[in-house]
Amino acid sequence: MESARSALVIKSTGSWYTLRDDASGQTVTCRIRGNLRLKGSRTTNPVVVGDRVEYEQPEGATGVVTKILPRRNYIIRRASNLSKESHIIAANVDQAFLVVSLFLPSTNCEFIDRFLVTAEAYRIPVTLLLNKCDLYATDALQDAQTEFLKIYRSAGYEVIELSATQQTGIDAFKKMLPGKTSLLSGNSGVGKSTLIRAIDPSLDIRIGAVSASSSKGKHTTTFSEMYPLAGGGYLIDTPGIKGFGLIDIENDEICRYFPDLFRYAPRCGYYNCTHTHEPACAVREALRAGEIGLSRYESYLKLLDDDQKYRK
Ligand SMILES: Nc1nc2c(ncn2[C@@H]2O[C@H](COP(=O)(O)OP(=O)(O)OP(=O)(O)O)[C@@H](O)[C@H]2O)c(=O)[nH]1
Ligand SMILES: [Mg+2]
Ligand SMILES: [Zn+2]
Repeated sequence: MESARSALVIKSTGSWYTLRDDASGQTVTCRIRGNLRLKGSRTTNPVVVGDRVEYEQPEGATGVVTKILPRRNYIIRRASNLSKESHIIAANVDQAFLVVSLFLPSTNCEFIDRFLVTAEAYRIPVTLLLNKCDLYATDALQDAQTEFLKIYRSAGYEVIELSATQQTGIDAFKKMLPGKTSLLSGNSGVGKSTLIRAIDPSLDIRIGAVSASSSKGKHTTTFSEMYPLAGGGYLIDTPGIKGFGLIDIENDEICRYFPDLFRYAPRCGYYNCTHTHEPACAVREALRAGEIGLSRYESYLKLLDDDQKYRK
């Protein structure tokens, strides 16, 4: 019997996994042992990019992942509307970047807020990358940009404005990467892959057009993949996602993952205030005073509704 070796999962297609062996640094293509699929059953993908694993590779045969080592963290979403299954986007990440765009395609606030809530719940720091800033020259889009920056910066999130194609703002992003494993997520077509190539033009990454008829991306990246960066650290490119269903967060916990709402909660009249209808609610008072973005409060209300929580 050959002893198990350890490795990092750098790419997953769902049936094949590319590992980087810890000892040799070589990449190895593996399948996974059947019973790994059953354990932790309710996720569609048992082994994910960023996982540390053990594998065996008998002489002349395909390697097999035999064990997933405990995860430091992961970011997970409900796979779809109807399904009870969930999908782990990546594991063992130091930080996440949510790439958003206000035009071609336009990212919806509810999607952003669901992503942020999940990352807060799993204690993964998130920076928002507002990409395609070269396209926001019209009055309407400039207003949208100003509003976007105000809402998320006042909520306490760092927002970097950039343009991957014009190469503006890239340095501020680049500065955050050395020595860390960073995840890039967002809708299809927002420019995740373009951004990674802006960081390292030598990487061979596919970039797709946005559909002219639907203004949506075409799901060019189909598998998650981790890229080593010349300056140290790793960036994980992921396929664009349409929606982000929450998993496993109780209603009475949701508010604490909206830092801009939660900071007012201690001043509510009732200690168990849900900030929906109660008198003397400091959160709703702050909303009326314009201190909380309306879209943020609406996202909060939708997440309290079980029919909607898991939906997107
Ligand atoms: N104008 C403009 N276009 C951009 C910018 N960044 C990316 N694009 C374009 O947006 C389109 C989609 O870019 P991708 O990098 O493939 O987007 P993605 O987020 O990786 O999409 P998926 O892989 O489908 O999830 C391409 O046509 C890019 O050239 C930008 O800053 N400005
Ligand atoms: Mg892509
Ligand atoms: Zn309240």
